[in-house]
Amino acid sequence: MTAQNAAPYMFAPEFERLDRAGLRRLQLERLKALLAHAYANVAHYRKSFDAAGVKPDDLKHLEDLARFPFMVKTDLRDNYPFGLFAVPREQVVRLHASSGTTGKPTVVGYTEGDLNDWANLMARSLAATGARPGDVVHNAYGYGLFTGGLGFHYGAERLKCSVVPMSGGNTEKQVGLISDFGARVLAATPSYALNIAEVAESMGVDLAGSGLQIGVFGAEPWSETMRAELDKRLGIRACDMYGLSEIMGPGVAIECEHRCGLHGWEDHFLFEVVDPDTLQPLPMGAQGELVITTLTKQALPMVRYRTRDITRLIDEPCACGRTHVRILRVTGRNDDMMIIRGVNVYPSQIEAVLVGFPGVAPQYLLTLSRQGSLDHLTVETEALADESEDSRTHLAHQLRHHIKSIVGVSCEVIVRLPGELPRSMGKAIRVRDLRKQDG
Ligand code: DLL
Repeated sequence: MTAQNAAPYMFAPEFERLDRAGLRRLQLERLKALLAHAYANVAHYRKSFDAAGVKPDDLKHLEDLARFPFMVKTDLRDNYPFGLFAVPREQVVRLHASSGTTGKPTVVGYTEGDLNDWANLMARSLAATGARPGDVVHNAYGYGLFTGGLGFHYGAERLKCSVVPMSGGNTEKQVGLISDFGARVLAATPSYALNIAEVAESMGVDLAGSGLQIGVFGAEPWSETMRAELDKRLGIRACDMYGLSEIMGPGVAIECEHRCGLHGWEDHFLFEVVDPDTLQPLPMGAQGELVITTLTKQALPMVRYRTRDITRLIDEPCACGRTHVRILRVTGRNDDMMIIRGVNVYPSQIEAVLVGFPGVAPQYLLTLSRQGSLDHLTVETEALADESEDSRTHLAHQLRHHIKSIVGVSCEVIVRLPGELPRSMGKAIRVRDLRKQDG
């Protein structure tokens, strides 16, 4: 974008527009301080750096980071609850934790300064989607140990929006308040946003005709077809928001109004993509596992955290004028990848086929089981209307062919009656893996 064009509104233009050389200089300076802070204050880093034969002072260039060891989720569990904190616990003014169903939760902490940075990053993220001071932001992310609710809350306040701290659930009430309060921005998981759209339609409330204009959706993978569906049914521009609690929470990366990849905030985070098997860094543009290093976090510095999320980075300039690297939509987590008879499939690929298919509602559940020695995938979805069994069987047949030709896997498809599948209140459960129970 040239200087003659009207500059778009930015919350922190001095950082968002910083040229790439300036960004790299800032990253290097911050990274040196971060490594020294982690090494001096966290036993785990001292041990792992020593074992790898590296010291913070060995980092002279950003590329030297590749010599430092990775962090993984089990490192957080092994140091439960506060073992990775780099400041005395008394300086940690907020705790969040994962809702993990197995094992110990992963606990994360923030100093006052960390919370201030987080609110600023969330404010700039919301502004990038088109939100403006004075907007009513309806926040349907869950409040509590999950970082979504409070993360959006303080960011929207920092942007000087009017926040409606709704959390998930009580969907009919949500629909009423979105209309009555004139929300311009809806913040929710995409699956819960769909639930809101459906309930509004069943109540005869036209949210597409309301003041709602922007959706800020994330916390789970979602496809372009789901985006088109949400744009249409809610009358909004749906933007993708990425983040994870280990790194901060929401606000790590955001799609701007151009929706062509998510700007990852490089003044606070350093992004790498590595080959998930060899763990070698990959060049710009190559697909692999996203690895993130925090550059400013005080309570819980993270060095080379393996997110397990699969994506690509691009550093071409964006029409919005922001210079920060773009993270392409996260297709899914390494852990969520299903291997069905040798074919690698992410749930979002199946979603892309189902959503928008004529006569089919955008709801689905995937079940993996074993038939003999072979993996078996069952795709359950719903008909849009109360169709007869014959026509649902016909639909199922069509879908099976489509999934086979587009995604490349054979599966069984069951088309259920409207409303039969469970609805999401937050992060949707899309996959049931019965193979693990089979042993
Ligand atoms: O989900 C933080 C968040 C809240 C992000 C609200 C966006 C909006 P966790 O519960 O720690 O944190 O889960 C993080 O969720 O590693 C991804 O696998 C997945 N994820 C998050 N955002 C996206 C997205 C929050 N936009 C994990 N697309 C991450 C795909 C996403 N997956």
